[in-house]
Amino acid sequence: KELLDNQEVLEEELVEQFEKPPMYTVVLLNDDYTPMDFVIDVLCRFFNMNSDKATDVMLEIHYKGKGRCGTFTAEIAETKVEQVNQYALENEHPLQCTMEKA
Ligand code: TYC
Repeated sequence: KELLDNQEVLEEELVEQFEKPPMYTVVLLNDDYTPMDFVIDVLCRFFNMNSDKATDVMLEIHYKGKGRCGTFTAEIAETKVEQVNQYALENEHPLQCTMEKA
C-alpha cells in the first residue's frame, strides 16, 4: 500500500514537471543612456511586440525602473536574456536584461 502511494506521488511529480515547468519573467532595467528607440527595437525584435506595445513597455521601464518583456521556460528565458545583452553590447548601450522566477 505504501509502495503504491509512493509510486503515485512520483507519477504526479513527473506529470507536474512536464505540464508546469518553472516559468521565468524576462525583465529589462532602466538606465540613463540607452536611447528609447533602441529599447523599442529590442522589444519588437526579441519579444515580437508591435511598436505600440513596445512603446508602452519601454515607457513603463523608463518611469518605474524595470518592466516585464514576457514569461518563458528557463531555457527560452536564458536565451532571450543572452541575446538582448549581446545586442546591447554590440550597439554599445548599457541596457541590462535579466530574468526572475515568475
Ligand atoms: N531611460 C532611458 C532614456 O531616457 C530610456 C530607457 C528605457 C532605457 C528603458 C532603458 O530599459 C530601458 N533614454
